[in-house]
Amino acid sequence: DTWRFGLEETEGSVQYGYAEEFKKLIEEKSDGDIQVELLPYGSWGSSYSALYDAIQNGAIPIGFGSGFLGGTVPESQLMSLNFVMPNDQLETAKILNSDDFLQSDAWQESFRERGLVPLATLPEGYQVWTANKEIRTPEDMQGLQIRVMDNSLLRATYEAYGASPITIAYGELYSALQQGQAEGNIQPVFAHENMGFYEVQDYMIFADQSQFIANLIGNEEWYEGLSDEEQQILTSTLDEMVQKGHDIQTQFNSERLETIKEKSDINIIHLNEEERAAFRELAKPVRQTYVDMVGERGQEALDIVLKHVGQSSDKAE
Ligand code: 6CS
Repeated sequence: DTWRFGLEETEGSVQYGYAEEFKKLIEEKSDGDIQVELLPYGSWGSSYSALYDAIQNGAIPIGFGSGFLGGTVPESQLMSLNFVMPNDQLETAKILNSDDFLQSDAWQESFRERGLVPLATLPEGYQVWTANKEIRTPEDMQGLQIRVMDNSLLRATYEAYGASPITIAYGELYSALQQGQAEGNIQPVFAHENMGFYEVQDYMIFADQSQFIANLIGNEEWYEGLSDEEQQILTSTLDEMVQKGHDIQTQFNSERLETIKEKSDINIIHLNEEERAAFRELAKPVRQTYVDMVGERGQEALDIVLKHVGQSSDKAE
């Protein structure tokens, strides 16, 4: 059997690093009976909807869906909320991969209604802003044409901050930043490096407002058709990948930050607690926007996350 695995990112990315490790484990555990074929960004078509469609129709049975998945599974925009997850990234990974959350009716039904199954959740590192000017306050963001992934919740979030968010395809973003069509960008560090975005931006701003979180999804019919043994191999691999995924993303993000520092003179800014608080205040009402947009299941999923965050020693507030 061959499992084709669709990635939203190119080689050298966190999704690619995760998928390589996943492939190794699945092939070892199945003694080579299952082969995993990696399909990086660009190899399955040009828009993310082509990838999500292929997962929905089974042509590609497994893959990642993150910010752009909001059009297919609106509830998945939960992962885009700012100032909700714990600051600790491993803690975040554990909560979002817990049975309590991942196997909840709310989360399962949100995907299954669209022919998909949520298999795992992968935090890929903090979302870091870039721009050609310093951003420390919401005033600094006023009217900024910052590029967001295509989902209503991200647009609502950045509008709440005062910006004028715009959506551009990932593959077209470098030239859009270079030509000034987009004035700012939001990516985990590894992606700023992997896609070269840092070359055409002057400031990198760490506000720790959110992590980049991707959903690993499967085609529902494919998933239900797996043998007991295959299910077991998949489940035990996904369990192991929670810690491994965290190790991969922390390593990639810290190494790539060093590369960016070496290769450029980009200005790096870390917001202090008081500066973060101004953005946190503006982000709060967007939780209700999420619920209004996606309904009761979204509320349930958010409540499960908030319950766990409340119990963790590392509250996001
Ligand atoms: O910004 C984007 O569109 C893409 N960025 C990353 C790091 N992963 C996938 C996502 O769609």
